[in-house]
Amino acid sequence: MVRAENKGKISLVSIDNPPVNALNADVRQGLVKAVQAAAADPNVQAIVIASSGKTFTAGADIAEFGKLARPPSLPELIAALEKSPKPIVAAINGVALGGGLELALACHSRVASPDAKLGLPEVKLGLIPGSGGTQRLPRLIGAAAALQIMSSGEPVDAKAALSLGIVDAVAEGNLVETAMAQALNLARNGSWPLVSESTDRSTSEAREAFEVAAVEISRRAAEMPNVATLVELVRATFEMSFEEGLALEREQFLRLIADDRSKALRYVFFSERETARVPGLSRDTLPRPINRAAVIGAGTMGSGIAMCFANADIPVTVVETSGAALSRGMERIEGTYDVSVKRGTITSEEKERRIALIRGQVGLEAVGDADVVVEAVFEDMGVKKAIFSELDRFSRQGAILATNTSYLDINEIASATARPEDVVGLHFFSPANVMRLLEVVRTDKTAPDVVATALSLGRRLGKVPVVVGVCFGFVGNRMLARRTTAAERLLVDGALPHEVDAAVTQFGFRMGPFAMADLAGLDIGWRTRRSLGTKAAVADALCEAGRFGQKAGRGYYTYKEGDRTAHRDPEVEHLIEEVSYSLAVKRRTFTADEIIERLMYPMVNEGARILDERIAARTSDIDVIWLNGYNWPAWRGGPMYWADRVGLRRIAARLEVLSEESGDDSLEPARLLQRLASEERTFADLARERV
Ligand code: T1G
Repeated sequence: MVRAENKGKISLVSIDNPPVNALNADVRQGLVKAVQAAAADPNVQAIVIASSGKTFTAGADIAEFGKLARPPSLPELIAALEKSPKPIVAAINGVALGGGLELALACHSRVASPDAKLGLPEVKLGLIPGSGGTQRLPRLIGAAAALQIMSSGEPVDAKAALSLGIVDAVAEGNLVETAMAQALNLARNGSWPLVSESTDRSTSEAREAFEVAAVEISRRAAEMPNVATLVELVRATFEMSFEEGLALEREQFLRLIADDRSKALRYVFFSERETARVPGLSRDTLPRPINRAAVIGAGTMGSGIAMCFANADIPVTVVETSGAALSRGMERIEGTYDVSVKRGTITSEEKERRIALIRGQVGLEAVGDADVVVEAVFEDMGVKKAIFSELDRFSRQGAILATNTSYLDINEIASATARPEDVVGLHFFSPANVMRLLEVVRTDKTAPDVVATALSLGRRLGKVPVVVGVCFGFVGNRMLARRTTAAERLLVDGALPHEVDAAVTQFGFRMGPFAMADLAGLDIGWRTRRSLGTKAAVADALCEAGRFGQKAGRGYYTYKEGDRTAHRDPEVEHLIEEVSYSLAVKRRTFTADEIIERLMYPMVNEGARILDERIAARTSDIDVIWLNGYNWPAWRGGPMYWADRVGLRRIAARLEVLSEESGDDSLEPARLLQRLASEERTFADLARERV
């Protein structure tokens, strides 16, 4: 875990705790022992702490949180480093994150490799830096800059760290040798600075700059109570001694680590990584090489998917049936990149570079050199099967044939080819170049290495890939359909669109279901219902009145030209009342809690069915899908995590009542939900059983 070797007058202490050098108890103990041994060794004049792996350290071991931590604690280790009688230099390669950067801040100098990234991401876990970061970083680089870094949770690169003053040097040559030279310099000087004692950053100008930054950051993070705590702790660097500030930080950290929001965010952190473990797929299954892609269809989804490849430096051919359709697609891509350039997220040079990776061609023969082909055409089984049978002819052997269908049976699509083992679903979420979720739909015949390729390609595209099984709507959309039906029923039973949307945004979603429907367009759902022969009285009535949502200037709400603000419309509310009357429903009012119950319980119920049918391998996969594909509020963990906290007995009982009241059998508690509820178990218990 920690090795120390004397190199001349230097003790080189190396952390070796793969995969990310998390500072678990063994590492903490090893570091304290190594520093104590160096201090006692007369031949040692200075110490360098380095990593033997690809990264310095990813910080505290998150898996230890909530458990009894073995001594020394991270603060105790960090205090021991700062008080060392011999100078210590941190040699930072890869990342220094969280407690890893806090450890480096307690060292007497910091040297980084050019590729290093340094940050304090604790806010993303609902926490604050808990080992001196809130007190040392402001003293090192100034309170305003420190607050920006800690409240964003985003790392800075070595160059920025140098200009900010987080590191003293960036090693162009050998990192450890540069650090050792720095350590010997400090030893020769006979004195070295302690960050905690620095006071030259607490000027009145610095205070003013901090207060300005604090107002903006507090406004932006209004729904993150841990950021408010962070602001108070950084303010304390102007008003308290280092020791007082450290004590306050510790008290607040221990409070937050016990907070439900942080527990949910830590659950999310591990759940997103758990998705890489696919039952029946060995983790050393080799993916197929992907050097070139093709996307069939240059519509909204196809063009977004093509951008995903270009953004990941994978050359991609966009295939359409006509020059006109292709031009529209290429223009859409160019326009989307232009918006990113205007926003400053990419430079115009980067835009040109990415566009150069996208080639447009008419005709399926253009897919011949692609290692993966993603079909993203009209949601029609006949059209898709025709394309897949053609792909057999035009795609090279070994190419992966993927469909972006959002609910069709991919077993049937695969049956149109002679190579069903190469067929997989890659279900992107709109806008494909933005949404992180990728449902990897495994058919009965998808080969293991095709699944492995889809997972590694998904991560390469910056997605969170989750393997799911074939069923109507797979996981996300199958559960969403339940919420959509429930939302429609709420309108008929007495609620109004703005009341439902308000309850859902208050719950933590960015948008409510009706504002979302107006944004996506009501005609899409209308077309699907008509193809399936199903009805949604209010939504159908709106579409029959030409109210297709924002694109038509009116849907559930009305919109002014060029303005996305949703305005209540009495015409819609009258239409809804008419529908209730025509269905002989006596309208009533609903509280926000009742609205949430009516919307989310049926979703959880469908999630239970999905688990029972093994369409999803584990409950956390369902949560990851909703967090990354539908903006479920991360601090609530996901629908199944949330359901465990509501209580499955309560959910089952309420579903019984809702089913009886509505006469809708689909609201009957699912078999698995009923069983867990009666045995007083949770979805988390089930997940532990299924490991
Ligand atoms: N603790 C425990 N396990 C960790 C970990 C951590 N800090 N970081 C990563 N892992 C595991 C992860 O679960 C996965 O496990 C494997 O390492 C590879 O991770 C006191 C309180 C470092 C940029 O928030 O950002 O310090 O699934 O798939 O894509 O103030 O991991 O393989 O079994 O993400 O190369 C603050 C979190 C902690 C950093 C590498 N630190 N980690 O990314 O690999 S709190 C963080 C990351 C703290 C102090 C506070 C990334 C990474 P498995 P990976 P990657």
